[in-house]
Amino acid sequence: MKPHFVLFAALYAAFAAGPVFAQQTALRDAAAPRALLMGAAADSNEFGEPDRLQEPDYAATLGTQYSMLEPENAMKWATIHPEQNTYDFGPGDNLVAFAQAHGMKVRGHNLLWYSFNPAWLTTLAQTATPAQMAQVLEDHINTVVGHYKGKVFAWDVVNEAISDSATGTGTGSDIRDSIWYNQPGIGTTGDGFIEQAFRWAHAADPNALLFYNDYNIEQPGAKFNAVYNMVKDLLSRGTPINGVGIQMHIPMSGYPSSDGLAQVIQQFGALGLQVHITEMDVRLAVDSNGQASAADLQTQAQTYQRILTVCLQNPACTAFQTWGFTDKYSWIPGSYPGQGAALPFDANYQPKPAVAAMLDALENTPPSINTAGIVNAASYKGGAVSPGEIVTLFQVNYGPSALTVAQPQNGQFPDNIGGAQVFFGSTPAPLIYAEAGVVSAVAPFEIAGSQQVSVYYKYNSLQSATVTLPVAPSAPAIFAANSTGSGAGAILNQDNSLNSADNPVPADGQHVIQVFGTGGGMLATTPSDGSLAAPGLNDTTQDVTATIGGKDATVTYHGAAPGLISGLLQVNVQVPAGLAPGPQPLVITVGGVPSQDGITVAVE
Ligand code: 9MR
Repeated sequence: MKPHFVLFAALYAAFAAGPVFAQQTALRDAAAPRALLMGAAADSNEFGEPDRLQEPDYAATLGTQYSMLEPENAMKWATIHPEQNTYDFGPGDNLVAFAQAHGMKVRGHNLLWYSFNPAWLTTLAQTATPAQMAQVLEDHINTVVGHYKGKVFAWDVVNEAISDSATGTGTGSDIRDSIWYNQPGIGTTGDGFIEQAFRWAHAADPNALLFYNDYNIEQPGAKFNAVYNMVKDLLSRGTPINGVGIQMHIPMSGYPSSDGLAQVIQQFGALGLQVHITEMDVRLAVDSNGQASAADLQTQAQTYQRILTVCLQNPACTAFQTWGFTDKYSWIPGSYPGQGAALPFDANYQPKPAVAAMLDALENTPPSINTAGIVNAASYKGGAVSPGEIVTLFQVNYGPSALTVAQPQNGQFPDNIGGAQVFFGSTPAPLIYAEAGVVSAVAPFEIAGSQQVSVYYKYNSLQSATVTLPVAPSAPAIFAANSTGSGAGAILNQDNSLNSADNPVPADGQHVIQVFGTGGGMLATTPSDGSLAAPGLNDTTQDVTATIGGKDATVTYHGAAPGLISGLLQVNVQVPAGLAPGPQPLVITVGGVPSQDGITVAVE
């Protein structure tokens, strides 16, 4: 080939590659380091319509921009259960297959709603007894959740059950009229049908996250109070509910207030619930061609950015989803005449200003940090931190997209993994692993003697707020063999094999086990932070005692674990004679503070 042909070919390739402007980052790629699922509602071939997943631009946009999809209609009663003895899983299965092929999670929607019920069901409800309706609902939930078991990671179990004129109690007349309640309703009092739906869904797929989903709960008010009181009541009775979906169908600006939204997310989070933004769209006035003004598109972009920022500032908010993604398909024009253009991509699948604004929020909102999310790495219990304690920080929602484990260099753990750093005071802590949303660090030994320490997290140049933790001389906990914080301990028998039910230690008063934990506090020789413990013994400065099965057990060594990271506590314990065979509770006490309940050693 002559040189100018080579040049021409290169230029041609460059032009053929696409428009001259830079390719925008995909939303899902910007959301991954935020530990945030970026979702969109989607339809396949419901109601006999052409399958949207076969439309190249629809599929390409959905599959590259989003890490989660939710069937907008495919899993609703009227679609999936059109006749009493007929289920139609086709459209739902198409969406699940698409999600799996594109590495996306699926949010199921929904199992119990006052609306969009098939005719056979509303007819049946006029004459059925509560017990018959309960049976129909249980069968439906069993069948649908069972069909998608392991494929749908979260379900809107109950949708829009609270009345628009709720007073805030979350019971009685705050519950909306529906076939499930008034005509004739299941459960004889209050919200019985709601609670049972959660219990049946949990029975059908114990691993699925279960949500209550509603609109107009985006800021404090009577309807929010009703939902809050209802879910609090459900939780108080052990109902399996993991989160609340806040729909977020909103006008161009002004609602909800950022403070109001932050407050409702924080309040649900304080109940231990996750929050998903489930159905966001921002409707605009449009002309007869469905076009909004350039100014309104900018205001809309600011609203998307503002809501997403509030979500990122509150770690209970774990998913952000829009109700569709292209203005080509949206419920807004049909329900709000004269309005539309509500979604991030236009009807030709081009990104609107909202997309750049969402990327700005994802890339530039500082990571969060939460005192309650900073826990002992062995017990997952929070509270005071001790010098050298290995801690895990959950809810630091900006970090490496994939789990990155430290590789010690020359016997030294790093204080930066892929841009993630944790500071105690001004000292960078050694890190063990980092991943968006969770980082494991070793509290520097320098905090010894302090009453408290300020802690912050940094990812690249963005820094979290600072939280203050009390410092204690010791905060002992024993690692579990399976890292769950309880059950069989991380314990070696005398021959250095892992202690387990299949490999118990004899209880003859002769055998010594090695127990691994953290939170033992200061050592006779203060190690340098992040170092591998030197060969030889280095005792904790505080007294250490142990019990197994409630019996006192002699401690033959308590201190650093030679060759392992400084901060790991090794305690050698002589197993007392006369213990019953099986798992026996093991407690290590350092400086008068006991390790967590629930750790066992297997005894022969
Ligand atoms: O967007 C959905 C539309 O296509 C359906 O016709 C309608 C009835 O099933 O439901 C719409 O989605 C609703 C969602 O399921 C619950 N929250 C309100 C949504 C908009 O009406």
